[in-house]
Amino acid sequence: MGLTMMAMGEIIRKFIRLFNYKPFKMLNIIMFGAPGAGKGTQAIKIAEKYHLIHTSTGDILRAEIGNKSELGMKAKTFMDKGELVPDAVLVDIIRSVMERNKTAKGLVLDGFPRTLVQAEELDKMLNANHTPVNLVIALETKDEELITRLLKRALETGRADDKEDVIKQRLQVYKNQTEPLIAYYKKQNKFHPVHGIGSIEGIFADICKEIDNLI
Ligand code: B4P
Repeated sequence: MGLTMMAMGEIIRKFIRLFNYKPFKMLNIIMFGAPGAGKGTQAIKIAEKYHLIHTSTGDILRAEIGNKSELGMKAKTFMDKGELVPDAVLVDIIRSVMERNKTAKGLVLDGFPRTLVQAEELDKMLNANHTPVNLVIALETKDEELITRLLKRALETGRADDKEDVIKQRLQVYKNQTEPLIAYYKKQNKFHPVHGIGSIEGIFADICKEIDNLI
């Protein structure tokens, strides 16, 4: 009998790797999931393995707060309450990340987009550069697990938004404002759910399978 579709796919992928053929100008991956789902944890590992630029909007905002910049002081008023920072601020941040990384192999966006407006603006920016979003990795977890992780992180790092009432607000904001993006990316056939409970290495292996299937 002839080759199965899976075997054919594997042969084509090996051929592509052998000749270092790059199907995309850039590889742009969005890490998607609720607060504490492990976006940041996994994004660092993906960026390292695939030589991509890791961009965490949460880290950028916390650095601005640390520098006591005007932007940071404004962002803090939203973050301390578990609210999202206004879209215009985040879109400007991502625009400047793109400007600085035009020749990068790709981006791992961790924490962006979080609203439909952000997703639409991101598509406009990337399409203008002919480098669309290639893959949305969604880490699937449960609220109880998220709360446990973030309360643990509060003890370790003392992050201001990892208090129980603020965590609950962040989860609500995620459901209201960020979850609608699932339909947005499903419609584009870019949404790839990954089970997000288990060992960090096990989850990373599942994510790599999704990426390797694409490149
Ligand atoms: P973020 O910094 O993005 O915070 P997060 O969603 O809580 O983190 P993440 O999911 O990356 O969790 P992590 O890997 O650290 O945002 C903070 C705030 O910034 C937002 O609430 C908002 O106000 C603002 N903001 C950021 N981006 C914005 C945007 N685009 N628009 C508007 N506002 C924005 O993992 C959490 C913990 O779990 C860690 O302690 C980790 O060690 C642990 N962990 C990870 N994987 C695990 C596993 N498999 N098992 C057990 N523990 C695990």
